[in-house]
Amino acid sequence: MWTLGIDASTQSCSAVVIDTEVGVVVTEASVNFGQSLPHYGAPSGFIPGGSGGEVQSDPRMWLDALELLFEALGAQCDLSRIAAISGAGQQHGSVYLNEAWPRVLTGLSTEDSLASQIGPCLSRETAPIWMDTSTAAECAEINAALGGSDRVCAKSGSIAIERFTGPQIRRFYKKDPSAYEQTESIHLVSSFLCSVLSGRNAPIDTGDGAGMNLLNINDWSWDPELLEATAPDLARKLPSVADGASTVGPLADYFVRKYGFSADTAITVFTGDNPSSLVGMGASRPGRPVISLGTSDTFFAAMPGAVADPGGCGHVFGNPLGGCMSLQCFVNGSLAREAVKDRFSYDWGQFSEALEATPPGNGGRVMLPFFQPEISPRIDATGPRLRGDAAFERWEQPAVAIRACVEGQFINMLQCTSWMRLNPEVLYLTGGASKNDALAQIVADVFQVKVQRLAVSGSVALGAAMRAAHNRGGIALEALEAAFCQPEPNSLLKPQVHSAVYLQSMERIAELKSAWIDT
Ligand code: XUL
Repeated sequence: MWTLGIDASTQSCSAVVIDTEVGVVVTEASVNFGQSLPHYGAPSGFIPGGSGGEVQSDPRMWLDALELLFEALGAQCDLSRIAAISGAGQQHGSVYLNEAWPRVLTGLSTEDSLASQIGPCLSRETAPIWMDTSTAAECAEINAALGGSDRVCAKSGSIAIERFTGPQIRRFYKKDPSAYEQTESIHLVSSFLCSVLSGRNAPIDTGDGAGMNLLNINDWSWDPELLEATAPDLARKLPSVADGASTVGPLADYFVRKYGFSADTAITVFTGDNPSSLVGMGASRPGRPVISLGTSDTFFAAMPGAVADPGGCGHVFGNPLGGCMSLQCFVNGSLAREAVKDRFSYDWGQFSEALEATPPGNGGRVMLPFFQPEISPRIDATGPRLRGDAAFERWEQPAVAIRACVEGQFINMLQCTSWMRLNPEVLYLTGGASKNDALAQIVADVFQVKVQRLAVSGSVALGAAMRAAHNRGGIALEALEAAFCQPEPNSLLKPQVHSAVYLQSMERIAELKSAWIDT
């Protein structure tokens, strides 16, 4: 069976077609918004220069990109062989539609583009996206209405967060009440594109829906109190909620006629990019958390049960394959590793040598390498903090400082993710820095679990194609993972030291954090 997975991300719209019988990728394509659609004035996928933290994109750009993507794919493979489609969108972004939307959706004509037909259905020209930080006041109002951020977190899986959709909806309602009133449907990027593809008002899945501060993670229904605290008449404007295994319907006639897809191509509900990536990494069953090392580091995992972070730093989303997943972001990732490296004018080779030349546990010398304000835990950093002997604290020992930076990052990560109650059998490591053997070994030693480097690229689109195959073709997840989510050869690392080696460092890191949070 051939299936298609779509990744509607911030800067581009990408796709992968997989053949599940042969276990190969048939083809891939990607449309970069800035390069292919420069007339939208969004070189990085959003309109630059927003005021007061606003970051927005034009939904018509996403529709044009979808058409370019299908044109490109059609030139590369026979689209009529695709049996099922699913997709994922950048999380939290929202699209506002008027009363014309249901009628336009069911009557799309191939004579005209999607953007020109759906454009007039927008009750708000632009969509706020996940980079938007303009809603601090709305977050405070939602927290206050619920009696505190703890209750918002226990209900929705996250405290009220600026980029999350509920606070964004509230801001729109406050700024432009008449446009809000004319809004009949509010979609996420994922459910908007799924609606267009299926020609019907598609549901929001539990994975992406939990990124709104509106969905109750205990019963996966819209929470009346959260809706009430957000904006009036909201229940009527939101689509229904569906679990990630739901089929939305067949592909809309528009795509069958315009691009030559088969009329019985089935659409599996779309999800958010992070839940989709969980599937594409082969990590959607509990026991295999993923650490993704980037500018900031991210930890995400399928969870054995629905618990929210009592510290209010992490997030809980639905797992598209059932149950929940967690996601926690650490701002000071590569950014911090690089800052420590640069402090000694080292290159990455010297950075690795420093890790290899120093012993695990670092003789109890520790660092919290927060160069930027951190969100896990929330600390308004003014620079890193060190604890150890005087020479170390004066930054006179480059190799020890480099080890302290990396150990500090992962000890903090271990401590900050304990609320997830995971019992990992293996940790998957991905992203640029995961290639560094000495760093990967520190992860294995600190977490006391074996570490496997992943070779998967494009995990968001791949996860969507796998979900479509699992849902439509009943193909076992294990078979899909065996074919498409193979770890890098010879990349397994086992813990090499006893956990006691890190006891002192763990205590010191915890002390440093509580002293910092208190000040
Ligand atoms: C997650 C988040 C981003 C977006 C864009 O909460 O804001 O990861 O999903 O990728």
